[in-house]
Amino acid sequence: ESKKAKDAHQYRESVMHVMAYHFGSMAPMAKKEIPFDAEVVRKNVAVLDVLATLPWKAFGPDTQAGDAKPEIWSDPEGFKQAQEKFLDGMKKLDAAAASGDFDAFRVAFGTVGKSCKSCHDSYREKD
Ligand code: ASC
Repeated sequence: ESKKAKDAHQYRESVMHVMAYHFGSMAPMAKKEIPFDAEVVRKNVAVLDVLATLPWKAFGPDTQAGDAKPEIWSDPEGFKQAQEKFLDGMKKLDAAAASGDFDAFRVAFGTVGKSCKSCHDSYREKD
């Protein structure tokens, strides 16, 4: 594994790890396991708005490593579409967070979660 691949792998995995933490902080609210707190949602979504834009440039040429499937590089169009689906969902989640409306949050959170999962199913080795 080249230094370039190692650095790219470490970067994208670190970003997604922090993203998972912030999604995980909101998941119990979406599942109605804990009370909805609009301010907590806004803070987490504000962090995610930035993080969500970061991993994609780290899947450049000659950076295959870790759980990233070869399909990322053999099917760049599909991978790009999966990113756009996620970023589109993030826009909806951002709008829902700003509204402070629980149902809007719950629906948008579900949409984003589905986009995470479908991309992982196609482009990540394991879940
Ligand atoms: C998360 C996380 C994912 C997604 C996925 C949603 O919090 O780490 O990969 O949500 O589980 O289905």
